[in-house]
Amino acid sequence: MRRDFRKDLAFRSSKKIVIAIKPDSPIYQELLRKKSSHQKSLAVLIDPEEVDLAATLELIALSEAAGVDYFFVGGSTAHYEDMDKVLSWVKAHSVIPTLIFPGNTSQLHPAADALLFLSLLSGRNADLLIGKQVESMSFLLRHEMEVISTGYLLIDGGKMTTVAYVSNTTPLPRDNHEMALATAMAGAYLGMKLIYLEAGSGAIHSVPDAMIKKISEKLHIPLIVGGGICTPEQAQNKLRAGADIIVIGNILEKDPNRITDLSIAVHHHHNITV
Ligand code: 1GP
Repeated sequence: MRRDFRKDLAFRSSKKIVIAIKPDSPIYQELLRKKSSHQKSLAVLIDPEEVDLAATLELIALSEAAGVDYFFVGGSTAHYEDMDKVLSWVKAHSVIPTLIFPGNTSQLHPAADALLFLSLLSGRNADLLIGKQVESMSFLLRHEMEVISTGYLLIDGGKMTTVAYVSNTTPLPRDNHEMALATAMAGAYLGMKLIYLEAGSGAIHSVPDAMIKKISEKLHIPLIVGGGICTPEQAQNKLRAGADIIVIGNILEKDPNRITDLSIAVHHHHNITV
């Protein structure tokens, strides 16, 4: 059921608004602590659309056992009911912090621990730079939730991915590291707290290691990298290039058991020879 955001805002603007945004930010503080001690993290992406209970419960249990750091829940086209279902399964079976990775405002849900408040900096679609964020305030002003401002950069992953299609934006060219650096740094200068380099789910090519290195050398906020990462070696190379958090989705839908080796690779990336 969709809410009428204009009515909500008009109603609220007639009253004194008590802002419910959490003043503290435990998950972000933890990410900063980890960055300063060179501790890397693994996030498992659960796209809540058309997931089945048995497979999701298996992935949750394997993630718990493997020491996964975060669940990201969200997708390009999922709706509130999908979020409701998956978040209730995650919360009932796991203590892993769960962050919303929203594809649209109908994925906002109070059961999550935090929200990645994305702005698609690589595109020039005003709706995804600021429009959806304004729309989401109707929800955020009434639910206490940690909100983490995140500059989201789509990098060409070798094929048209769902996120490129749905966002109606052109990804940054994968060989233009200067442009990617300028975009990431602009996000940091605008005050964003995280930068997320995204090749798109199921990308043929993940974000180039050299691009990650160039950006991480200048950036002092945590750097998330996802899209098309399938092997422990790929994950380690991205971490060594300077990524702080690796996101894995697609490959685990095919074989959730791969989470074990991926987690070892992320958490012991200094000790393993590639
Ligand atoms: C998260 O979209 C990615 O950034 C996940 O990509 O599904 O290819 O792992 P995969």
